[in-house]
Amino acid sequence: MGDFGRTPKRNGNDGRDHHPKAASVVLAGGGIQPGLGYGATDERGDNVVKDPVTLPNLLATCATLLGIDPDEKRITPIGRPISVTDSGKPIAALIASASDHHVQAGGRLLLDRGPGEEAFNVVLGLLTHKGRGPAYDYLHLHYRSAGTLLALGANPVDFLRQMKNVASDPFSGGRNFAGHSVIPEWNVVPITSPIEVQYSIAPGTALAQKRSGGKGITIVQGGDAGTAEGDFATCLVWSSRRGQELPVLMIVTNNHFGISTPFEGQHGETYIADRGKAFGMRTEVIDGNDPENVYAALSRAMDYVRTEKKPFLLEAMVSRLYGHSSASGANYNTGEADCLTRFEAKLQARGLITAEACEQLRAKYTQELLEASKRVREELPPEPETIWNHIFADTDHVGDAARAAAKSEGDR
Ligand SMILES: Cc1ncc(C[n+]2csc(CCOP(=O)(O)OP(=O)(O)O)c2C)c(N)n1
Ligand SMILES: [Mg+2]
Repeated sequence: MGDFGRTPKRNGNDGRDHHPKAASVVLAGGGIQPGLGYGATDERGDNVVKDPVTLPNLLATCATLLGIDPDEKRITPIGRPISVTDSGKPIAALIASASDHHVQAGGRLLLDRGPGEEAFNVVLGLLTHKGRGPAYDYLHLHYRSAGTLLALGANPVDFLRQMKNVASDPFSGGRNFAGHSVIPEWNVVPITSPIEVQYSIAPGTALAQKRSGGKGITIVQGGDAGTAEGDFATCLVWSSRRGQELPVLMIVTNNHFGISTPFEGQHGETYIADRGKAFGMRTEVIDGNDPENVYAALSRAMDYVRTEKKPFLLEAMVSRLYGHSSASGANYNTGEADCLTRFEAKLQARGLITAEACEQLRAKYTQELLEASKRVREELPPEPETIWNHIFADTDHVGDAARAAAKSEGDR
């Protein structure tokens, strides 16, 4: 990057002169909005015709991303105050927020941490018997499960609220990080930060369902790497005791990675689902990238658990399209099957939707969510007094007791 461009035409010496009127620059990383072209010149590259960016504004954008206030005054060695960026103003469109980044990940239905699992997770949500109490299905989910919750009818903006940690986040009041939701009225048990503990909790709700004799089943889902935890074995043991089997649908969404550790080299077994066989369980391994296939397999498994009141272990092979975190990179992974583009192609081939209509839908929802993301960014963080909210068990009781204890500590 320099402080000017070069003239679009060569001069008489086969060179090109300084051209302060227009230049281009490539920016990447550090919180810059990805995949965006900003500003434009006329056809010849002579003059800027759209969204001009001055150098102070560009520097102010970089300063803001580095956490430096662009208006901050610094004193030169001779005592002259100068602003860091010569009165530059950061360009909002160039700054990605974490939530924008997730929304922009192709405008995907899934807002956070699940791109590549939509075909499975959305169908799971559609097939779940939604309601509160043991007569309905319990969901002990994974942090990639936003698709399931959206299919149940959750508000996508709430996921952005949790991502931005604002007080209006209904799942944790702005305290937990992305993907850790809870919806008590639909039996969605809190998605925990320690992975896999959902598997040792699930037999509890299944036992309650078995005793109450209704049609509700317990659905528990986690990733492949997490199955190394003892909680997974706990679920196998407690769900399958002979004569005391529980209505548990155990699901493993196998994306072949635990953060940056590949599946190969970590597993002696070829399929995780095979472990269920040693416990007398029904098992199945499916392609989780095809929603029709998922619909059929999940319906079969759910019917079995619901009518037989016995456990079933289902392993769905899925893609992980955007890595896990900086540890594994967060760019789109072109090497893996994308269930959405596959499904779109299928629907188009059957004449059920056109490519243009798909594009329009994507553009509409991406735009809607980007606008929501900007609104959410302005919402307030949680107040310190709310620290005791959204904690385990009877929150008022625990909150009051803890507040009283803290107060008497302070009084002393
Ligand atoms: C008990 C526990 N150990 C480690 C971690 C850190 N951790 C978070 S996600 C993850 C990998 C999980 O991989 P997998 O179960 O395959 O799920 P995926 O993200 O691939 O869906 C790990 C090790 C954690 N959150 N909790
Ligand atoms: Mg995994």
